[in-house]
Amino acid sequence: MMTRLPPMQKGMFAFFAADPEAADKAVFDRESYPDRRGFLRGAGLATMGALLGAAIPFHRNMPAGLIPAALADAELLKAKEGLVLLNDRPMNAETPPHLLDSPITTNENFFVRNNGGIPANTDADGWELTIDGLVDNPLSLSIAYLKEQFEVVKLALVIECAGNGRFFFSPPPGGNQWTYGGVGCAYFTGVRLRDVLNKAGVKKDVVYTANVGADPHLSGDPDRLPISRGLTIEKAMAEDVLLAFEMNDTEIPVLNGRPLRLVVSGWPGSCSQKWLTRIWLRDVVHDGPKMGGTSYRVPRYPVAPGQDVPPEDFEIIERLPVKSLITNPATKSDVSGKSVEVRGHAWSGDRTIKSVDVSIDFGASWTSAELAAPVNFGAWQNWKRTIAFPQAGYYEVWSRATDSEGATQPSAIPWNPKGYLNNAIHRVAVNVA
Ligand SMILES: Nc1nc2c(c(=O)[nH]1)N[C@H]1C(S)=C(S)[C@@H](COP(=O)(O)O)O[C@H]1N2
Ligand SMILES: [Mo]
Repeated sequence: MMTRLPPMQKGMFAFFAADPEAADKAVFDRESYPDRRGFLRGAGLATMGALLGAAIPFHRNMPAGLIPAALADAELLKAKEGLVLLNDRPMNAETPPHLLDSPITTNENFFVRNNGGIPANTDADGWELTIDGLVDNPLSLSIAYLKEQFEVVKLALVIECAGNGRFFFSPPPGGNQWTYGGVGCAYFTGVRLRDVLNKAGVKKDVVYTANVGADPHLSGDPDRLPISRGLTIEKAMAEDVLLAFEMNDTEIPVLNGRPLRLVVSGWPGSCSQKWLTRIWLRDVVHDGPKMGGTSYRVPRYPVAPGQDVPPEDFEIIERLPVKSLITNPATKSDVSGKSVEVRGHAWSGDRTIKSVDVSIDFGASWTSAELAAPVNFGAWQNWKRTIAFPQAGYYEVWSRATDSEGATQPSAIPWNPKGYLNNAIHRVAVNVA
């Protein structure tokens, strides 16, 4: 069960990694127990316990600043040091917006969303991808074969979790409390899913794919899958849907799906199956784990906050809505001087962005940002605008994107049971000295 943690505690892993002393002081409360350095008590103890999912019987012996091994999860998380841990089992971590400032997200800063465990073996050698179900010729392919037999393409593609922004819904929906950082845009190198499906020969009654990965279910039961979602066959055949074996010109990090993953830009991140082993073509909408109930589905009509909605009134989320993110300045930062370059990205599923506007007066007036074209379809678009502040004080910088169909970001979005699709205007607080 997820525990709702206040933002500082939520970021404890990053907090410890960045500033062990400050974290130590805040969490271990050395002031009250000066001679018991590292004595975990009160809220600090409760928080640590919540993150670990259990009480810590020997907490009195824990050295100050120690990151419990369960949280550190050795090398894997070390490679993701700047991220904020939302849950360690399954491991979920988001990127603070200011670490998304570069036009392309680095592997180190790319968020992690797992529904189950991490496969023990992620070697490219010996990896096998099966294409079966309603095809003329079922295929079993090595990664080397994919590279040899199909055109290899490199595209910058956005992956965003459909639950990004869930933290801001009230009443709070269950699940990982993503704020802004369940999104990234990296270069992925791979082959087009459609080329591989065409080679297998898609039978005419196929309506959906069923995507399967190698990650184990947390129960340890080998017959259960943590997640198996699918794509409409139309989306599966889109030009920018990749079977990727590289991320930013190097191996995909283990946590992001090494050695092979799907990348489906513009649709819920859950469509981008990691550690991909099988694509099964079906003549029905796929009914694997996380395809039904409230998973990645929203009510067909607006509902009141907290309202119960019968399962038959939900529909599967397809494209994600228009959205923008401010990556500079960082929120709660101090600005000295009279102006600052406001920068960020904007994206809209299956569409492009037409304009981005920025406001510093709570939306009373907007000025347009300089907007770059996407490096390719499926990439986010970078934007910037130097903003001058009329006088010292507290400001909020807001950004609002409008897409090629004229859809624009709302100031707040209606509640839904799982807190999906939050594309409200991004607001960043700054103090101008
Ligand atoms: N095999 C597998 N693939 C998966 C998941 C998973 O738990 N297992 N999580 C999905 C979800 S919900 C998201 S948002 C993206 C996140 O990709 P990332 O962890 O590389 O950022 O992976 C998707 N692919
Ligand atoms: Mo997700």
